[in-house]
Amino acid sequence: MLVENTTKQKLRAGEAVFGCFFRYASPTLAEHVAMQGWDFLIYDGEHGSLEPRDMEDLARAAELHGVTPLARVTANEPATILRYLDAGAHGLHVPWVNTAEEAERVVVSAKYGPRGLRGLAGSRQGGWGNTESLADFTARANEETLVVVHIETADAVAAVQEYTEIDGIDVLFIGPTDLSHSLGHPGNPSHPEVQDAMASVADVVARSNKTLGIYAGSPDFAADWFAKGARYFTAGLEGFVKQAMQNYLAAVRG
Ligand code: 3PY
Ligand code: MG
Repeated sequence: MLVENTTKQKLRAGEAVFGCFFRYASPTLAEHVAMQGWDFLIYDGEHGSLEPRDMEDLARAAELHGVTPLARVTANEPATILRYLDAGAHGLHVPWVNTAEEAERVVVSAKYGPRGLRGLAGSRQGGWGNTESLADFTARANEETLVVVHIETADAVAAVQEYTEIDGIDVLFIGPTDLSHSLGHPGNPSHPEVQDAMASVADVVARSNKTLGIYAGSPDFAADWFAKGARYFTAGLEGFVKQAMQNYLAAVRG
């Protein structure tokens, strides 16, 4: 059920927020991860097998622990976005947004009128109409739903100034991995050309009222990007599992 979006509240207050990508259809594991202190979990339909139907229980698992459930959708399509939101996501990551027109389409899909054209029905996100009128829900959903647009291609880097002017986008999120690929250096976000592109995005976003977000798998990378203005940070479950298990095994095998 859509409650106050604490991640969005913290961002409005200028605080940094931290979330973890999660791509397993296990609400039990999601609960365990949610209990570690994350601000939000991003249930990943893009790089994984999660479907909108998985969102219901995954959203419940996060909500139970005061963590904001978000969804990374498979594609920038109104029908897809609608299903993830109606099932319970409190916001969206939309990958591969490459033009201002596509960025505008994200907002139109995610918001009810008058700003957008999100399909309206009594859904799980709205408590099936049990707790408030549909009219009240549409206004509240427009306020609470977090909209995160990925900047992860050369085209998106070129269009980012236009994205900053679109009402309804909250976070402009750098995807270093896809961006490295798009710029001809696949898997090498440290390449100077990728670094330059990311720095130019940071400069543009700093002159706007949008939040800068980035995937930051290590604390050092996150600290570096905090200094560059980012306040919305994500990492991935697998990185933590890998590191903790390898450290353990290296230590016990001595
Ligand atoms: C990327 O690095 O491409 C991402 O999408 C990170 O989430
Ligand atoms: Mg990506």
